[in-house]
Amino acid sequence: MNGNRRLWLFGVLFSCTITLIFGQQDRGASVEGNVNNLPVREYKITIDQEKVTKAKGKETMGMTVNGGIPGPTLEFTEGEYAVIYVENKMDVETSIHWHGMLLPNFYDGVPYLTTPPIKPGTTFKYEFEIKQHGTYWYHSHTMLQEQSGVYGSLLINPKEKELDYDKDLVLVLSDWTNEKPKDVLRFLKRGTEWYNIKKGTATPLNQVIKRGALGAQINFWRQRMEGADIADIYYPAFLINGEEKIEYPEFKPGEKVRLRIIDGSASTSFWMTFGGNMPTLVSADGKNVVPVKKNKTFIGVAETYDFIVTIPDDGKMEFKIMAQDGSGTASAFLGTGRILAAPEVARPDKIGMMQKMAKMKMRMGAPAMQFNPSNPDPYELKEKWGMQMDGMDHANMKMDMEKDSVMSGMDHSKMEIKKDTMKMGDSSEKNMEVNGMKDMEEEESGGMSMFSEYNYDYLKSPIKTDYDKDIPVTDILLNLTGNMSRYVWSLNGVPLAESDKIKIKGDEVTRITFNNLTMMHHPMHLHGHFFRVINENGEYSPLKHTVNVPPMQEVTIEFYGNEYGDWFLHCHILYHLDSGMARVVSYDTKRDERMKPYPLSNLVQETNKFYTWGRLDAASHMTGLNVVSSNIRNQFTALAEYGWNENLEAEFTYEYYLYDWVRFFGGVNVENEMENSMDQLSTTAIGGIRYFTPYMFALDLRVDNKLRPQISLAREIMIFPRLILFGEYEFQADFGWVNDLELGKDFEDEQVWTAGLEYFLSKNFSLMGSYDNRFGAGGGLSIRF
Ligand SMILES: [Cu+2]
Repeated sequence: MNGNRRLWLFGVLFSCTITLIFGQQDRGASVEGNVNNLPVREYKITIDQEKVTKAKGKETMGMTVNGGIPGPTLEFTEGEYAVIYVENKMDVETSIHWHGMLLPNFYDGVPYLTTPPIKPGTTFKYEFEIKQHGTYWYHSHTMLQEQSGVYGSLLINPKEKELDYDKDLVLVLSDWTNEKPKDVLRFLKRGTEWYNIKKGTATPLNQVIKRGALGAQINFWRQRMEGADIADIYYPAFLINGEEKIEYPEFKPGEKVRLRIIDGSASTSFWMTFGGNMPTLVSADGKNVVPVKKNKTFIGVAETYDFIVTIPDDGKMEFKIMAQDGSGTASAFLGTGRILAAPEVARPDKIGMMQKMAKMKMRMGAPAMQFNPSNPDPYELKEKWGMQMDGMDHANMKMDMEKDSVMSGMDHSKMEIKKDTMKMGDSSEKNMEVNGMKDMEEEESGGMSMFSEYNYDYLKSPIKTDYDKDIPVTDILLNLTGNMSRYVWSLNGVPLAESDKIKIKGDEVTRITFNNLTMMHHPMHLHGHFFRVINENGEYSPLKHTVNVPPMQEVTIEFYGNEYGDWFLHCHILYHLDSGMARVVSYDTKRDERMKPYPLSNLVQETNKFYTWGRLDAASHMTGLNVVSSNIRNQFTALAEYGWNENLEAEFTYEYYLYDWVRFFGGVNVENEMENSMDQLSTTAIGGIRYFTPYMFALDLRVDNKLRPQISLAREIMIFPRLILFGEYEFQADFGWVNDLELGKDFEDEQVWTAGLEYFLSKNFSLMGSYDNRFGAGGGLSIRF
C-alpha cells in the first residue's frame, strides 16, 4: 500500500495548509486509517429482502436495513472513528453510500466507481474519521435499491453542544411504491400517461380548454411537451420514519426538540409545514445556518434540514409533508392532546403553470441527446434553449416588470435581476409564510416569480464561506437536459453512458453553473464535498451537498478541490440518475488498485440498459401485438396486426436514434397482397427515417425494395381524463419503377387510416374502439405488459 502512504502524507501536508486557509471550514483531503488514534465507534448493519406492508395494506417485497425501513439511526460524535460493517443477506449485490460525509474516496460507497460492490452473502467494512457534525444519511447506491428501502440516518453530535435544545428526533421522509422499481422505470421509458392519471395530475384537453389554456397547450405541443410535469411517478404512500401517520407522545410541553429531517425519497420533494409554534430552522445539509423562523419549507430529494420546535402546551403539533406535485401527504405528531394542525399547502396548478410558462419567453424541450455527443458546446446549448434573452436587454425587462407591478398596485421594488437569472421577490421568512402571499405575487408578476419560492436565500452561513480571491477558478456550465417522452436524462445533452469524466483540479476552485432546461426540478448532489450555493448572502452563502435546481432556472455552486480520486455528481432523483443524468468528477488521480476487479463500465452500463415493453390488442375486428425494446440509441420494434377479415400487416424494424427526435430505421414488412385474402403475402425490405415533429406527431418516411415511397403520420391526445384519442394516416405511392402497374396506369396509391379511442382502466388494461379502413370497426381490450 505504498500509494496509500503517499496519499496519506499528501493528506497531512494538505490538511495543514487548508486549515490555515479556511479556518473553520472543512479540513483537507480525507485519509484512510485511524491515523490519529481516535476513539472507535462500531456498528453493524444487515441488508435483507423481506415482505413489508407500507402502502394500501398490500404486502410487497422490500429491502430492509436491520429489519426495518428506514434503517436505524447511526449516531456518532465528531472526532470519532467510524467502523461500520455492512452485511448483504440478499441474493443481489448492494452498497452503502454515506451521503454528505467527507471521507476517503474508497469508502464513499458508489459501486464500481469508488468502492467494491457488496456481493451476496458477504460483509464489507467501511471505516472513516468523523470530521463533521450534523444530520446526514446513508443509502444504497446500487441500481434502484433505495426505492425498495435501503436508507437510514446518520446523527453526528458536535464535540461541544452548539445549539439550545432538549431532545433529538430524526424524521426520515420517503416515497413508497408497491410496484417493482425496475418496472416503474420501464413504464417511464415507455412513456405512458398512467402515473399522471392515477395521481390526478393529468391535464386532459377538456380541462385545458375549460381553463382557456388551449393557446398555452399548443405552445407546449409545438415544443414537443405535453405539459408542465412536476413529478413522474405515482406513489400510493409517502412515509415519515416508515409510516404515513406517526405519533411521538413522549415529548412534553415546553420541551425543545431538534427535528432532523432527511428527504430519503427516491424521487419526491416535499413541502413541509408545522402546526403549533413557529419552528426555527437551524441547519441545512448538516451545516449550521443563521437561525431563521420559518414554517413552509421546501425539501428537495436528499437534502436535510434541522428545525428546533417547542412542544406546545395546548395539544400535539403536527409536522406535515406534502409531495411537491400535491399527490399525497404524511404526518408526524409530537406531544399529546388535541391536534394543532400544520397549514395546508395548495396543490400546484399544472394548467396555470403551463399558462404562465407559455407567456414567458423561453424555449423548452432541449434535447436530451446530441447528434455528436463527443464535443457539445454547453454555451451554445444554453443560448439556444431556455430563457430567451435576445432582443430584450435586462433593463427593459426590469422596466416591463415594474410596469406590471405598477399596474397591479403591488410593491415590487424588492425585485432584482442578477446576471442572467431572473430572481424575483424576497424569499425571507415573511414572504414564505403560509398565507398565499407568494401565490398572489406570482399572479401579479405574470409568472416571472413562479420559481422564486424555491431559491435558497433564507440559508445564510454563520461563517464566511468564500475563498481567497487569489485561488484560480475554473468555470463549468452544465445544462440539465431531459426527454420526458423517452425518459432519457442527461447533462449538456449527453447521458452518462456517452460522456467523459469532468476533470477538476486540486487546490483550485471549481465553479459549476447548473442551467436547468427541463420542466422538472433536479436535486444535484456532489459526492465527497461541500459546495457553496451562491445566493444573496454573498460571502455567507450556505454550504450544501445537494442543491435543488428548479425548472428553467440557473444555480451556481463552487467548491475547493481538496480531495483525490473520482467522485459521482448526479441528479438525486433515482430514475433520472439511472437514465443518465450523472457525471464522474475526477481529480485525475490514479485509480485505486483495489478497484481493479470492478470496472467502471458496470456502473455506466446500468444507465444504458435495454427496457422492453409491449401491448396486445384483442378486439372484435382485429388483434394486434406491439413489442419494443429500447436503450438510449437503439430500438427494436416488432408489430403485427391481423384483421379477422383476413388482412395482415407485420413489421420488424431496428432503429437508431440520431438524437431525440430523429431516427433511422430498417427492417422487414409483411402484408397480404390481395384485400381480404391471406393467399398471397408480400414481404418487402423497408428503410427510412422517423421523426417526432413539433406539435408531437410521429412522422414516418420510408421506401421499400420495390421503390415505393410511403409517408405516415400518427398522433394521440388525451381528451378527457383517462380517454385518449388516437389516429394514424398512411399513404403509399407506387410509380411502377419496379412493379408492373395495371395497364394504362402510371401511378397507384394505397391509403391506410385508423382512428379510435382508448380508455385507461388500470396500469395494464385499457378498453379500445377503433375504425381501420383495412379491418373495419370494432372494439376490445388492450393489455400493456
Ligand atoms: Cu433529475
